[in-house]
Amino acid sequence: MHDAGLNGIHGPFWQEERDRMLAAARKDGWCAAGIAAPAPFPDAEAHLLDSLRSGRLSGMPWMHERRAHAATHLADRFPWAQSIIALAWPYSPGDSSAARPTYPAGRIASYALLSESDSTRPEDYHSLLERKCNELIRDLRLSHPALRAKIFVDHGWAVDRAIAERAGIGFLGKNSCLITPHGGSFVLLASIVTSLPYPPTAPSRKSCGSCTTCMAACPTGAIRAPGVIDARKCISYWTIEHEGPIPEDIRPLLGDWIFGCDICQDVCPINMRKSLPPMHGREGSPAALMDLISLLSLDSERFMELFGGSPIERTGRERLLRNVIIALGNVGTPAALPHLEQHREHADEAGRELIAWAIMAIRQRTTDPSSLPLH
Ligand code: B12
Repeated sequence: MHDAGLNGIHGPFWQEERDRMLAAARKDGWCAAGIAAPAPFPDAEAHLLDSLRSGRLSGMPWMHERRAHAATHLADRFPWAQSIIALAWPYSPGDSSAARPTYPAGRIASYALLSESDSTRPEDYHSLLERKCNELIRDLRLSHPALRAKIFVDHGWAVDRAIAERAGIGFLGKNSCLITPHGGSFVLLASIVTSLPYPPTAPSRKSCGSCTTCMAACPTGAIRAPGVIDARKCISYWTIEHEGPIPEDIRPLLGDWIFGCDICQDVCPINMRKSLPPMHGREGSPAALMDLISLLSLDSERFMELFGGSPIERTGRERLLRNVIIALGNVGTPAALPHLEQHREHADEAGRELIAWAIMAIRQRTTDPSSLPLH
């Protein structure tokens, strides 16, 4: 073991160790990697508390003030912490310019269809990223056997975006997403708190500048101000996180999204830039459009065949079906009506109400030609 005291925390030894480790991480598929100091994140805590107190995060009871404090004070929880490795894993964005199918189709956010490059089955990014973090830690232990480490991927109590921003692996866009130089914002984040005294990497000096494309494009107005998302309006919240019936006034806003939403990322000029280099994880992504009518008859077995192991499995078949019926109400044609009627026979009370709404929505739209869907 090398002694940080002899080399000095910011001395050449740990800088070289850091650069070697970051290069190895990039070689292993992470498109950005950097180091943040484990000091508290007072701005992130203030933003989180403000979001909680003003109700912008309501509907997600697991996000609370105790968590906001713990997530922004990692060194209190892990007194051995000396650095945080911030990592971004790229995924393939759906092709928003591809021709629409002729059948009514529902859209799935592209992160949900992430898979390792050699596999066509979607994999839950939590398990993929955790596996990759564990591989990195295993390699580090070869030269630092006393290493202590704690991995965070999304659901852990850590502020993933603030850590990534401090490490300079990207900057926070107005849609609140971290935008990286090589993967744009189509990246998922992981952080590893470590006991190694790696010196921090420099923060990014880039920003969105005067661009407000994402704010204008969000169909529900969920981006209240730069960096400020109102989850109660975000399609991603309603289709993934929200349990139980979706209020009637919200349903038309969901359009054809049945799991998550990528609009504020799809329209971002940085993401659209063809110069984003091709990289592993970007190729071979399965279609993000799915036939809504056939999804209507999705039984548990077929659900697991299609979505087992992906984040959609955690949201569950019931919520996905709820979203499918709403999307049919929004973009379905009269051809969907007999299928909805048939489905109504086996539905519970909430399901019957939703199907009645969808049938009414399709009838209204198709008898009033000015409101026919554009695709
Ligand atoms: C709760 C949550 C959601 C909620 C709320 C989202 C939100 N923006 O708050 C919902 C369900 C809506 C959601 C949606 C999505 N999510 Co989400 N989500 C989370 C989670 C678990 C916590 C985020 C959180 O704490 N939000 C509260 C706000 C206050 O904190 P924050 O997002 O970190 O805020 C930063 C900025 O917004 C900014 N900020 C906040 N308020 C203010 C105010 C001012 C004035 C300023 C200047 C800045 C500013 O500073 C903060 C950092 O310090 C994180 C994972 C994690 N543990 O961090 C994933 C995470 C943010 N989600 C992620 C993803 C992929 C998504 C979706 C793209 C999924 C999809 N395709 O449907 C959408 C994107 C919607 C969007 N534009 O944010 C990724 C983002 C990757 C990236 N490139 O940034 C994360 C990091 C998961 C991961 N580990 O990869 N998500």
